[in-house]
Amino acid sequence: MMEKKDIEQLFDRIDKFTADKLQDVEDLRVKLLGKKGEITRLFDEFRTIQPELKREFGKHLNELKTKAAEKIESLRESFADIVEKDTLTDFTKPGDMFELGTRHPISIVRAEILDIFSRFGFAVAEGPEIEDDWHVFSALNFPPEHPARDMQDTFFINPEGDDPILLRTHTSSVQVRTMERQKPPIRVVCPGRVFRNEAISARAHCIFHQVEGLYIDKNVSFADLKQAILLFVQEMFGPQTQIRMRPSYFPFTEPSTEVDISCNICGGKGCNICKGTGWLEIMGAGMVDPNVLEASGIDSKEYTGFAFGMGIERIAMLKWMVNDLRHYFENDVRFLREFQSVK
Ligand code: 2NM
Repeated sequence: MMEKKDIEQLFDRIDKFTADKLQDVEDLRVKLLGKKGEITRLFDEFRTIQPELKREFGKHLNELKTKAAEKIESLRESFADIVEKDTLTDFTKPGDMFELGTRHPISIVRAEILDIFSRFGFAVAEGPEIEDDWHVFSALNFPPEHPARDMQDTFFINPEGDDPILLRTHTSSVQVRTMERQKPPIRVVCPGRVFRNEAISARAHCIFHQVEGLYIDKNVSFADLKQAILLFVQEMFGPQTQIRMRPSYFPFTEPSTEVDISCNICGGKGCNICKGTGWLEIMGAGMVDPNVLEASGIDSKEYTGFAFGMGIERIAMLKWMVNDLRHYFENDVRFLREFQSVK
């Protein structure tokens, strides 16, 4: 028969109960409130006690049951954090999200340029960043005293040596290596990092990226150059894009030209991006100088060629209106995340 002290003892045990782990809480619940639990049994017995005792026992029993339920609930809550972290125990929980990286804007534009030229039938060639004087200057018709050969402009690795080793200042060196190795017809585009000894600012950097192109075959003409560039810029900047060529000078081409595209921002009317001119400079180009062909073992009486070169940073700046070149080199994730949605 149930006695008052049974109930009081249970109150006391519940008060003193501590749990080391969640399973201890569940064990307590089963032991007290389960089908055969001690409190459940007391409720069963309650039906058989004398009617005059029912009121008092009933009150105590209900209090006991509430106290047990509250204790179990509060113990469960104290383990809630741990349950949360213990994902292994809940296989139905969704997986953790992971952050997607982004392609660097320079990589995006390089891939786009190479893709366009590969559709024109150009192969991609790469070469060393550390070069010798021959492949960067001499084979490209730079005279011995040309200012680009100066330490002011070029990073030398051994300025004192007889055969200077230096960081390439353009990827034309890769095209020289291609011409030395391969007979025409040659159609290559050469992407890569280049190095110039310049003070870093919003508009200049000592490291930047170029894509240069070269096409050599019989009867390649300036008309071919114009058409290839026009097709390229219309693929890159849209079919309404026009080109303009201004005479220029490079040691490796004759004639040489700077190529401008019509400003897509103002539609040629003049804005602060094109500085009111309606035109944006995007590349240099020209017909490969016969001296350059001959230096690499190509017969300039049989073959002619055109070449061009562009800065990837400059194209990317126009494409996304980036106003400071330094963004490309700092890897600030707030800048890089801006390109998350770009293929
Ligand atoms: C440019 C502009 C004009 C060029 C020339 C050559 C080579 F190797 F055939 F001589 N490669 N790239 C070239 C021509 C590059 O960059 C502004």
